[in-house]
Amino acid sequence: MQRFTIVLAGPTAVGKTAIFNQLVHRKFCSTHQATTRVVKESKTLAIGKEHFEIQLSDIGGHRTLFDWPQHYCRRADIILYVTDFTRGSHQQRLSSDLDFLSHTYPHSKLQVVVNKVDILQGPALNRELKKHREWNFDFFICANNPTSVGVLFEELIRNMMNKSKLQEQ
Ligand SMILES: Nc1nc2c(ncn2[C@@H]2O[C@H](COP(=O)(O)OP(=O)(O)O)[C@@H](O)[C@H]2O)c(=O)[nH]1
Ligand SMILES: [Mg+2]
Repeated sequence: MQRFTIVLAGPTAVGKTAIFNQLVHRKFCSTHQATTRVVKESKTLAIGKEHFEIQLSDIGGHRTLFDWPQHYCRRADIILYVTDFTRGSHQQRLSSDLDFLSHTYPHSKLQVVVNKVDILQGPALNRELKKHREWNFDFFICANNPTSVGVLFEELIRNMMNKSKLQEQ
């Protein structure tokens, strides 16, 4: 079975643990509890007739990514950077975080997830996104919706599979 290692990154309270719990336990909790250690779980996903194992790590939010437990990212196939546009403070560090991650982990695929689109969406969200034109936002999800999180991980795997097919050619 093919296995992918995925690490959740991003500021505190953007919904990393909510994404983790939704994928692994199919649960959503509406209160925020700071994640203080690294939590790792495996989850098997079926796409068509194939099965894939995702090893997902939820790392507590850090004031800056420079004081991160970096070894968790070294072997990550995907770094899933989560942000949300419901609070300005998350955007202030967006560019420096993404710059740091893309330079420090060039071998991991960096994917940016905008969470909480149930709260901020449509023109209001577009206005915020325009302020960060230099970055690609790969996914728009709400972690309180199991389908939204399921589609996210399915797409991540499909993208990885397409990438490896291209490399084989
Ligand atoms: N409305 C809404 N709330 C969310 C969503 N994702 C997370 N939350 C809430 O945001 C808060 C922070 O989530 P949490 O997963 O603990 O953030 P973390 O610090 O990044 O792990 C919690 O109160 C969650 O219930 C979402 O998609 N929509
Ligand atoms: Mg957390």
